[in-house]
Formats: sequence, C-alpha cells, structure tokens
Amino acid sequence: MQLKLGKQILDLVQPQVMGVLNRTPDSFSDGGAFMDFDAALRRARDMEREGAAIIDIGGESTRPGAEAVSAQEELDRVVPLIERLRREIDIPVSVDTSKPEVMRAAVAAGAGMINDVYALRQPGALETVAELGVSVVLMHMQGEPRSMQNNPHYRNVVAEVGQFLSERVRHCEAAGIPRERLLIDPGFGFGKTLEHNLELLRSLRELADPGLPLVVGLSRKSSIGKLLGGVPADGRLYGSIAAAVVAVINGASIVRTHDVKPTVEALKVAAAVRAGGCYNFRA
Ligand code: YH5
Repeated sequence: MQLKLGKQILDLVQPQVMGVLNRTPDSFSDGGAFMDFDAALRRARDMEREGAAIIDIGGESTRPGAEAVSAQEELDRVVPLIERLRREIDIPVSVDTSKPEVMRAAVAAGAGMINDVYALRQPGALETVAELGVSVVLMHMQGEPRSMQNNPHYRNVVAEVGQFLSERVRHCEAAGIPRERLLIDPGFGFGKTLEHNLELLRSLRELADPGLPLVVGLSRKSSIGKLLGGVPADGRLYGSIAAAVVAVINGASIVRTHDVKPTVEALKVAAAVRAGGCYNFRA
C-alpha cells in the first residue's frame, strides 16, 4: 500500500493526485503556460500546496497529432526543473517520457518514477528502468500519438487493454523490475473513441492486476469535452472531476490531473465513500 520512490514514500491507502506539469510550448490542455522555467516552478509549488502527492513533468507532447521532439530538447526542458524541484519541494517527481536517455538523466536529477505512455516498448527502455530501480507507470496506447485517433478499433476494449497491460507486467518482471515498482494505466484517449473510454471507466475493476495500483488520466481530455457538447479544454473541469470520482470508486489509486485542488477535494469525498480502502489491495 506504499510505493517507494527514491527516498520518498507515496501512500496509496488513500487515492492520490498526480499533478501534471507540461514543459511544452504547444500543450493542448494548458496552452503551453509552463514552458517558462519560473512559471513551471511556481506551478509545482502551488500543486504541492494544493495537495498533490506527486508531480508529473513532461517535455514531450503526447497529445493526438503531436510531432516527436529530440532527446536533447526533452532533456533541456525536464532535467533542470527536476533538479530544482528536488531541492524545493517535498513530494516526489515523476517524468513523463519514453526515451531511455531522458529516463536516466531525470532519475539522476532526482525523479523517483517514470511515466511511460509506451509502457517501456521503446528500444532500451525496459533494461534502463530495471537498472535504475525506480517505479514505472505502464500505460496502454493503441498506435502512435501522431495517428492514434484515426479510427481506433477493438473487438473488446476492456479485454484487449487488460491483456496488453498483463503482458507488459510480465515483460517487466522478466527484465528484473519487481512488481512492487509497477503501476498500470488504461490510457484514456490514447487510441480510443469516447465509447471505448466510457467502457474502460465503467469496467476499470476488470483491469486491476492484483496488487498493482491503477493510474488514470482523464483531466480535460476530448471525451469530457464531447460529453459536454464540445466545450474547449478550459471548460472541462467539472466533467473531469466527475470522471475522476467514478475512477476512484471503481478502484483507481492515482488520478493524473491539471486541476489539483478541486480534484484533491473531490477524491477526499470519494475515498470516504469507498469503504475498506483501495480495491486493488483487498484480498
Ligand atoms: C494518461 O492518461 N495522458 S498526456 C489531450 C487533452 C487533455 C489532456 C485534448 N500522459 C496520460 O493529458 N500519462 C498523458 O485535451 C499520461 N496517463 C498517463 N499515465 C495527454 C493529456 C491530454 C491530452
């Protein structure tokens, strides 16, 4: 029920909030507001104060249609910020990356967790995480960010996402990453239609691998916008909160969000309703 993240501990008895910090110029969801170093630093401090348990720093946009950035560009965006945050804040930091060289540098700079939308499928990633000895979020994605929303298709989305995640867990264990360091995530919006996302949210429990914390990211995503009649990202807060509460009631341990304070408050209520602690950890 506790994750060791470097010298820090993330308590997962209660559902926790992972605050999103995008150091990208083109973020769909926050308009690139935190590309500036000092703005990013201020945002991280605010998120800690608002009750985030971990901050997820990303230097590459993985939104639908986004182009890849070079490893050097990604390193320049995330490494100095992680170094500074390690000295300035008390909560752990995760790095949102798929590149082994960025994983290495981020962990050397103080990151305690890797959040990988490719679930360690890029060459060298599996071995790198095994060597680094950090925790890792394994996320499902169908296709590639550039084209994943062009007609995603499943015969049975819950079964297929579940199979993919179990297979990635097996690969990790075979590579020497202990189960205690693994978290799984269905990857809402990553090669999924609105219907696929709804079915996954409804059936989240079926994805749960015993003992592995479930991470979900629904914050400001297109599916929320669609359900609200096509509102832009800055009008999706209340819808995102509703989705986060459903996810926690259905067993999620960590909610990745741009809106830390309202999500922390909503999850306190949801956690109190969800008797007996986290579903994943019950016998
Ligand atoms: C996730 O679900 N998502 S980046 C488009 C939006 C709004 C938000 C159209 N990284 C996840 O947040 N990592 C991202 O509006 C993630 N789980 C994990 N583990 C996409 C994103 C977003 C995209």
